[in-house]
Amino acid sequence: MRIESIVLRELKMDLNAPFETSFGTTHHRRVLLVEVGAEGLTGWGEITTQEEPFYNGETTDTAWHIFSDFIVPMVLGKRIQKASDAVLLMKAIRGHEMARAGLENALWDIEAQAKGVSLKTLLGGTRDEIASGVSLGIQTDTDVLLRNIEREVAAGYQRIKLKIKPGKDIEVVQKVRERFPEVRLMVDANSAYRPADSGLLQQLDQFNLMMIEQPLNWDDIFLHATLQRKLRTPICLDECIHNSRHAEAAIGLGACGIINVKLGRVGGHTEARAVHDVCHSHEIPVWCGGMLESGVGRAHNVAMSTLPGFTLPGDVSASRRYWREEIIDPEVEVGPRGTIQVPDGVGLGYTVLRKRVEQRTVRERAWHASAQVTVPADAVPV
Ligand code: OSB
Ligand code: MG
Repeated sequence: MRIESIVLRELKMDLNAPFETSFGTTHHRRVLLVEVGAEGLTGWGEITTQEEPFYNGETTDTAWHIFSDFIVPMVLGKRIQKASDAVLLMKAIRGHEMARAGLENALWDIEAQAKGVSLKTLLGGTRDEIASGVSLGIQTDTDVLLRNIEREVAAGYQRIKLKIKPGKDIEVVQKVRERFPEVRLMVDANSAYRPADSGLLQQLDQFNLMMIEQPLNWDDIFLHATLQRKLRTPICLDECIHNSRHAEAAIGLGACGIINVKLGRVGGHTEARAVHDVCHSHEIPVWCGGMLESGVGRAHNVAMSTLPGFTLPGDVSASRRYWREEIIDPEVEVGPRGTIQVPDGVGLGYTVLRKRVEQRTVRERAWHASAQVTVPADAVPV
């Protein structure tokens, strides 16, 4: 396929409710969507950056720059056999995984459509439905948190993830556990603790948590291994794992018992599948993390979650938990047993609602391959 056109858009989308993590509170999202034209087909991807460089080193604006000034010139007008070849085209770029994933994932959508299969099938997915959990932000008032958990459990969600930070940890988890003794529960610290906090983190062992996600530094696999030896609860790595080599290192060092896979963090479907494969071969369970995605990113997450190693409920939850109005149809829905039915239509299996996308667009750049054919200024006409 030849990459004929690319459109990069920034959308402004307001969250239904603010989401607080140990690195800050998000009220609205600056969603970056990538639309690629090839083979007469249209594919969609999402760049899942946050506005600030607090989760990883990327931001909405660095992604806009890297995408416009480096990714587009590397890929526009190029002919590739399959979506994963895009990895080779962008190979010179170090880091900026989320920017790269936006482009690559749009090509996976196109490749699936060109082959007349669902993205799930193209990826090698095996599940017809995926298990869904929720990620709940830090709350000032624990009673509000308890009410929120009650609502999510009643809706059927299969596990509850609580965001924690120093001062909002042991007591909160204890209250939640007392109130919900049976619920599958885990916590996510987003790197808010130091190695000296191991005593405090050991206290979490008493609450029968499924895992403690990313307690220590975002780039420190080694000290997570030291910590894991002191904990009974498995550590799940999120921020630390940017590719399959990191997954190998973390598993080899004993730094985690579980890995969370995020398409953006690892640079797209090709690398996500490689991380999955490494984990699967070591019998390390994986699950799909979330970045408060719009429907486009959510649809890609649903497809990825069908791979056989995704044995734990992910953070892929219903569209309406985030947005009053989705930009895909149907929206992602979670049934009473806490599962999402995987669509079997071609490509993403969800329709991107172009009108709604355009209504929310605050800036846009478009490139066409034909316009790229330029004669060098010093060329002598013959
Ligand atoms: O660490 O998983 C995380 C959101 C923004 C940044 C980091 C994380 C999260 C979430 C949200 O936990 C998960 C979701 O999309 O619901
Ligand atoms: Mg996390």
